[in-house]
Amino acid sequence: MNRLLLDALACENRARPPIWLMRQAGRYMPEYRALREKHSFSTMYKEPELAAKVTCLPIDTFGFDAAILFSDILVMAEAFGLGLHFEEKVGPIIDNPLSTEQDVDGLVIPKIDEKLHYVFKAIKMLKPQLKVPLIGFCGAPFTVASYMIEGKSSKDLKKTKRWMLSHPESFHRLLDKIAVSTIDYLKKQIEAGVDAIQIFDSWANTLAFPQFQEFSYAYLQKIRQELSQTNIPVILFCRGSSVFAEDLARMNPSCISLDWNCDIVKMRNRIPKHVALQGNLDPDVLYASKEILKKEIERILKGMKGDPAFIFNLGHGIMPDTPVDAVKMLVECVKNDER
Ligand code: 1CP
Repeated sequence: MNRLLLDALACENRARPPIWLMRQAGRYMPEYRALREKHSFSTMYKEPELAAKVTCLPIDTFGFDAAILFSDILVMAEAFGLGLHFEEKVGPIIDNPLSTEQDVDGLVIPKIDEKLHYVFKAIKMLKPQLKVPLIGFCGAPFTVASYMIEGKSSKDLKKTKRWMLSHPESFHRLLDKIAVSTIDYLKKQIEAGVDAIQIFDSWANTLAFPQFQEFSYAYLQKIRQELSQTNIPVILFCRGSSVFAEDLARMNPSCISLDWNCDIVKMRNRIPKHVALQGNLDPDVLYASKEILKKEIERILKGMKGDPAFIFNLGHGIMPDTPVDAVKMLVECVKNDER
């Protein structure tokens, strides 16, 4: 078993840094696109054999040091009975988004075992096949709530923020319901065998600092506390981490995944040493020339050299039109890094 990721999460990696990428199993891979010609995205994550196969694709092709389960954060909205489908070139659509306070009060905490059984089956199937750690994941309550309200991708989360600011009590009731079932969901992923958990707060960047405290941090902390009974490492990814990272560190996560806006070396000096850092190459740098790409990768590697608690990743998910050769070069550069 390749333990680089787990060693870095324990802040005691003495070898080169581990590398994996958010959205590493996706449309930039020709093998993925070939499978998508035959199956819809939802078939791919709901059929455990297919989900397991897709999870392994980027490990076999690029040699990443960790696998992330092939699924989506929005399965939680589906578990709550709101309906979910993915439209070509549009993205996720929630069939029955929440629009009134009664909708929130009508939400019943789902039986996760029944609703998301395919996730646990895929994890159990994957574990014996993998020689790298398997990362399980979920969306942060705020990010999941935003999709439940908007019904689809939105850049400004107008409906969500209007609701949050005008009816904070019902917004909190919604966040609480999502947090309760997310805790259940993560505990079951852990029972099924994942080695680490990443929580994605992809829309935290839309929140003002006090709003983040009240509407996101509080629920992340609740999840963090519940998981501390297990010994599972927890990685917090939050778009806006350049602003929120120091605060997130107070929650004692195993690791904070940094967006690309911050200087990771300066951040290292501000975050306690018992919290690992993951990041933070701008995903767009993968479009650059080989020379520039190499220079930007080396800038991060040099800055973090010898750090026992550093994981190489992008500042956010890899884009669907990323050239495969750039990914190959990235992995090579990190693997050739000498301590
Ligand atoms: O083939 C296709 O058309 C589907 C594209 C796709 C893929 C490959 C979607 C739809 N989701 C995924 C997989 C996925 N999503 C993973 C798999 C594991 C991996 O390789 O990393 C993970 C971890 C996610 C998580 C996810 N889904 C997030 C959080 C991460 C992030 O990038 O911020 C979010 C916000 C989603 C919602 C979602 N699902 C799919 C899309 C295109 C989106 C984003 C839509 C938007 O921008 O609002």
